[in-house]
Amino acid sequence: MAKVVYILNGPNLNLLGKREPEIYGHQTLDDVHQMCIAQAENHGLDIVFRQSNAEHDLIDWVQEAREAAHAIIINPAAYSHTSIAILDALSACTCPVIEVHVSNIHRRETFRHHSYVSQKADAVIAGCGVEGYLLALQRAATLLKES
Ligand code: CA2
Repeated sequence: MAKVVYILNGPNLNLLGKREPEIYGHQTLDDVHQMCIAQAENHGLDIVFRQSNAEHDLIDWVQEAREAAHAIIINPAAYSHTSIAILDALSACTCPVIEVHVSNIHRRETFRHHSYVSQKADAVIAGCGVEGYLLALQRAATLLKES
């Protein structure tokens, strides 16, 4: 049975590739999903890929992943900088958690420099564009092989 990686995306990431390409690039979230399917296949992993603009969906999905996932990759988007609730949900998970940001949040406005989620994340990838999701999957594969 293939191990399962949940890839969760927060608010406004449905707009990827449709606006602000100078910050977020030209690839859409659908493109990212397809790229992740291919990368996961290379590593013999299954993925569950979701996006929501609602904080409670992300919390529900993290709770679902707590039971169903072997690793979680999450781009909490703006909730990274505000959500103790998502941090608490992730803190209840024992599997590896990898946080991804498309942009380099440390080179942007100061309110983006702090992420609550980073306190729980085993790894943080920022500023690699959408390739960050593929790097996260690669890291998840390494961690899951080690475990
Ligand atoms: O760089 C990232 O991946 C972020 O998580 C993206 C969030 C932002 O609030 C974080 O600080 C960093 C925003 C996602 C919104 O994505 C858009 C894409 C295209 C057009 C408008 C927004």
